[in-house]
Amino acid sequence: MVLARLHNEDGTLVVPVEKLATVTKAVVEACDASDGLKDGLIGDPRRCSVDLAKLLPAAQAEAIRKVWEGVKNPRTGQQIFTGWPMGSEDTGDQSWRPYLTTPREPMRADLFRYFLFHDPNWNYRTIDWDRDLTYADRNLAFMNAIDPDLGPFKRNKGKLLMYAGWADAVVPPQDTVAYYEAVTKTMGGSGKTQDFARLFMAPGMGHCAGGPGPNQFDAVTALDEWVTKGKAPAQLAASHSTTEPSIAPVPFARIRWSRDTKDPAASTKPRTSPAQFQWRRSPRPAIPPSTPKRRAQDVRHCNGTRYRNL
Ligand SMILES: [Ca+2]
Repeated sequence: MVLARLHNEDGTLVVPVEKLATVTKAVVEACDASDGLKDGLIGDPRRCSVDLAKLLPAAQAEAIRKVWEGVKNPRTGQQIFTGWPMGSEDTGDQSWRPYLTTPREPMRADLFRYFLFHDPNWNYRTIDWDRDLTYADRNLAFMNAIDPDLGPFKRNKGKLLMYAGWADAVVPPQDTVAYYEAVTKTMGGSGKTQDFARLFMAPGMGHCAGGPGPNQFDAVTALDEWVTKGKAPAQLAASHSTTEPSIAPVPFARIRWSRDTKDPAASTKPRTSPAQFQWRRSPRPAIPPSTPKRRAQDVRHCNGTRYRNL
């Protein structure tokens, strides 16, 4: 429903699409260095802030801010769904354009129109967050995948390795973080969760890939070693592969994601920041430029479970 923030009722855009790149550029400039390394990637966009008033007219700035803010019940202020991350506005093919600005209505509006409300005339703009959310929870509860109790999975010796991109404009990453936080709370805290479930956040990565962040990493081997050798992944080595001429001299740069247990935010904001991950770029490319550019792309699709090595 954040789409309504970016579109007027007549379908025209509140924010011209060409402005999205301007916003992303400003966000990166403002927040890039906050993770300790100025490299064009934002380590944690939740800590980011930028003054849009200097960039956009008030109505446009407010529309962008509302998308970042997410969906709230207008009556109670209750957060219903997370916002889209700062820095995800225009990072390439998987940014706001194909999902929020180009469509005239939400991508999955028909699910609600035909599957929930059975009303071909249903208009997403008329949703009542009290009445309709209750109705949806009652009638489509079987579709919810939000149960934070992973106790049976843990007791069966399951290991869960989750990851998400901090610039994902398809599945907003804060929702994944919120789920992980709920799991942590339900399972008895960080220690009792991290021994079987860990979350890694990739800075600058879009939906599975895309964006300026990592697009090469081997989560399957990390998970396999965790299951078969008991070696829990403390970090994931990742790289960004590109054929862009401007970056071609160093086609790979290895990035290490790791959980930063010394992060002060993790202790001061236990409800919102237990899943803090820091990453850093190694001082020199770990994989020499002569290495074939497509060494291995282990994760081919993260909507399903189709993994394979090339
Ligand atoms: Ca940075």
